[in-house]
Amino acid sequence: MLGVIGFGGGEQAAVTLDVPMAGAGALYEVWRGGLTSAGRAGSVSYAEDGQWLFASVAMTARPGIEEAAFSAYTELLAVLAARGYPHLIRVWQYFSGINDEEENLERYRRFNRGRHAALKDYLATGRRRPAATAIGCAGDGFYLYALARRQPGTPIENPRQVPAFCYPSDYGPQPPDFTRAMRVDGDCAYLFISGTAAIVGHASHHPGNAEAQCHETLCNLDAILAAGGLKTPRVAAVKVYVRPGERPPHLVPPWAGAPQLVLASAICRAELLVEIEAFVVDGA
Ligand code: 3EB
Repeated sequence: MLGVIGFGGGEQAAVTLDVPMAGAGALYEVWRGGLTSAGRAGSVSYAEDGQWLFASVAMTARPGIEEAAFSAYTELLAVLAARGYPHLIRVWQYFSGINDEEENLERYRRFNRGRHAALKDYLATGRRRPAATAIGCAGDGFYLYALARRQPGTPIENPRQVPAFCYPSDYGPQPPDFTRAMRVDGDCAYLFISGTAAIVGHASHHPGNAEAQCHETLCNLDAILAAGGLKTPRVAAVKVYVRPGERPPHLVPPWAGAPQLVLASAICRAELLVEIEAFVVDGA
């Protein structure tokens, strides 16, 4: 195993990251590969298989989410450059108080500023924004894990949604740096679908209605899957985030039936109740 992410539990791999998630029990996400090398540099732990690098970072972020995001991304990019896996494909990030104000700006909006400051040079050299998830968790930390690669992926946008990096300033001074999905082509093609919610254009739809938000989210996922262009897509894993107190939503094919991890957590717009991400493989 290159990396194991425990949501509320402890397991061993080349890299392990424990994300404190209230009420999750012990749920694990596992990324496998033929390990060639693993190590640690500063706050970054990494494991590589010659083509892919899995990395994780955990640091304190209360207060100081903007600084944490900046440091985590800066350290991460330095490791990717040093190890020769310069292309970010997929990033997950979890931190507490995502909708709380910190010095008059919501912590999620501050996070976007820190992330962007760290990504400036990366973007200036023509590299592409990764697919991403940004979600609340328990504790005081900032938890990031990522998959990077020697070769770039192909960014995919959703025709139903404004690209997140083009959001108007209503959603914060710095638009979020992620793409709706990243496709990776090779012996096998993969589609990494970002955390997806009931956003159409750039507006949140169906505030307060989890069921309608879920339906809208599945429409977005269908549109991203179609835009991804895989020949025979197979949904290999799904993660569902619901606000604490909301019932897990009812999924329909092709999203139902895949291994599923359901987590109760806050989502980065206060009115959103549901968010879903997926990992899709081409063929068997
Ligand atoms: C959205 O579509 C919902 O800031 O990295 C989803 C996935 C969202 C990733 C991020 C934010 C992020 O805008 C929020």
